[in-house]
This record gives sequence, structure tokens and C-alpha cells, in this order.
Amino acid sequence: MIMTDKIIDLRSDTVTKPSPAMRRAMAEAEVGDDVYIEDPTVNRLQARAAEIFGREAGLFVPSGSMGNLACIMAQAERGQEVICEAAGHVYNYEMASMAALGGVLPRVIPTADGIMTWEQMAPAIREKTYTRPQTALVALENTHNMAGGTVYPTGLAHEICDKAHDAGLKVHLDGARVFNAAVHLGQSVAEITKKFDSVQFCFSKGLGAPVGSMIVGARPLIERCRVIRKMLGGGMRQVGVIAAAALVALEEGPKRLHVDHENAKILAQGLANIPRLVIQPQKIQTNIVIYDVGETGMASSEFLQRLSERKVLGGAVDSRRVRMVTHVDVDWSDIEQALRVIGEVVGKGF
Ligand code: TLP
Repeated sequence: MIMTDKIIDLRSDTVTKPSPAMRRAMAEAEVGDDVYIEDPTVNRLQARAAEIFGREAGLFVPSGSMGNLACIMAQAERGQEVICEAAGHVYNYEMASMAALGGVLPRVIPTADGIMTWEQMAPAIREKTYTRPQTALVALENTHNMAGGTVYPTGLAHEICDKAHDAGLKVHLDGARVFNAAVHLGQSVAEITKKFDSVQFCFSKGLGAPVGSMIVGARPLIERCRVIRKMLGGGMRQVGVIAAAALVALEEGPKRLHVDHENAKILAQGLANIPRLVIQPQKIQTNIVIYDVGETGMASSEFLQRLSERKVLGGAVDSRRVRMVTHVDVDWSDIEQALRVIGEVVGKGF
């Protein structure tokens, strides 16, 4: 059996530890009370994020989930509907918060690859009559996590925004990994998100910060989100200590995401060479690799248990499918090691 000391943690890009530069920035951060809007580091982070995205304002929030919820609550009233993709994060992993706290009904559209087209969603828009709940918002996810890090073609995202606006709807982007999308497309985040009414992105995923997300948009929307953030208990005080790490992540993180994408491709190609694992490596666009282990005769939980005994960690999507995510704390040799262990567990002997 192959054994090394390092745990190769591919469960998510959320597991990264702050870099020495982040730790230094955190230790030295200037702080103030952010509920009084007096934390200079938070104010700097928000202004810089707004500048990068070409927007009027930004709002630092504790998590992507809170960022998404604040944007939904700011743009959909109780009793209204939000169109979202069936495997999307807002529908499956946010504790039904839009319904439980926002009083909003998700209207889900199943797709093959997480990418909705206007033609798929248009029939779900409610007729404007008082006997039906009214559609208020469309929420897209770019990259789409559980479809395997898939990316919206920019023209399609723009078309959806234009047509939704023509229909009187707002459009939110869950851009937890929007910098990965931008790197894949070779375009700026400002360009690919410019038509959305609200954008949420995470510092705590591929960008490598320990905590935090950002909402960017027009100033009235951001001020509405500030009220909702406080309502949800997300008004933080001397939070410059974590905003400082997010600033480092914002400036430095995007520059190296292409490495994660290359490692994901190496991982996917290696998996495709292991008999009984089902994956289409040519479909990998960013840092998320999802594959089917059903033909090994093991459920994903058993497969993952055997890997974890050999210090390789992944996550289950369902009883057949496994997700592995590349990030700053795993390098090429870790991927090679993970592939050796996976080959051993599947029984190829590698
Ligand atoms: N995703 C997590 C899990 O919740 C699945 C992960 O490990 O990938 N939008 C998207 C697209 C996300 O992937 C996530 C987190 C969020 C929102 C929520 O961010 P947090 O965890 O900060 O609330």
C-alpha cells in the first residue's frame, strides 16, 4: 500500500489555509467597526472589488450563502419566484434559505451541464396575472459547481440578462468561482458579469482566503443588501482582520487559477485511464472533477472511505459520483499521488 504523511485534500477548494502573505496582512490590518462603516480595510476591499467588476459598490459578507440570500431577498418579494438550475447551489446547498427566510419559491430548470439557455427558462416565467405567483429573478451559477465546474459562454450569459430584463426580471449571478470562469474564458470578470444586476463571489474558494464573500452591484442594491445582511446577523465589527486576507486573495489569487485548471485536467485524464471509472476528461473546464465510480461495484461512500484510509480525500455528489476539486494547497505531484492511490483502490494496481 502506498503511504505518505501528507493528506491530499481534494474535497473542496474551501479547505485551503491562509498563505504567509495573508497571515501577515491579517496581523497588520487596520481595523474599525464595520457596522459603522468605519473599517478601513473592509472599505478598501469593497472599493477594490467594485473597481475590478466595474460596479458602483461592493459589500463584504461572511459567506457565499449569505451573499446569495441577501441578493435574492433584495430582488424578490415574499410570494414571488426565482428561476434557478436544478443542480444549483442556491437550490440544493443553502438550507432552503430563500424559502425559509426570504419567503421566495425556487422554480427549477433541469439541464445536462448546469448551463441554462433562455429557451429553457422562458416557459417557466409566469404570466402576469394576479392568480399566479410572479417571477422576480433569474439566478445563474458560473462556474456551475455540481455540473463539474462548467462555464457559461459569455454571449449566452449576456443574452439571458438582456432577455430577462426585457421581461421585467432581475438577474443574479452566484459567481462563487467566477474568477475560474474568467480564466477559462480568457476574459475579465467585469466583462463576463457586466449585465447582471447582482454578483456574489467568494474569496474562500479558489482565491484561497480563509473566510468571506463579496456582493457587487449598483449602490441602491448594495445599500439594500447591507440592511438584509444586518437582519441575517452578518453585520461584523473589526472584520478588517479577515478582509485583509481577502484583499491578498483578490490581488494574487486569480493569477494562479490556471494551475488548478491544469491539475484538474491531469487528474481527469488519469482517472479516464483507470478501468471502471467513468469520466469525460475533455469536458473539464476549470478546477472541479466529477466522475462515476458505480462500475467499480463500490458506492461513492465506500470508495471515498478507502481513499481516506490512504490519505486522499474527495466528496460524494451522490451514491455513484465523486467530486474532487483542485486548489492552491495541492500540486501536480499530489495529483499524481492521488491517482496512484485511486488506481490501487479500484484494483488496477497502478
Ligand atoms: N460550495 C461548497 C459546498 O457548499 C458544496 C463547496 O465545497 O463547493 N455558491 C457556490 C457555487 C458554491 O460552490 C458555494 C460553496 C457557495 C455558493 C456557498 O459559499 P459558502 O460556503 O461561503 O456559504
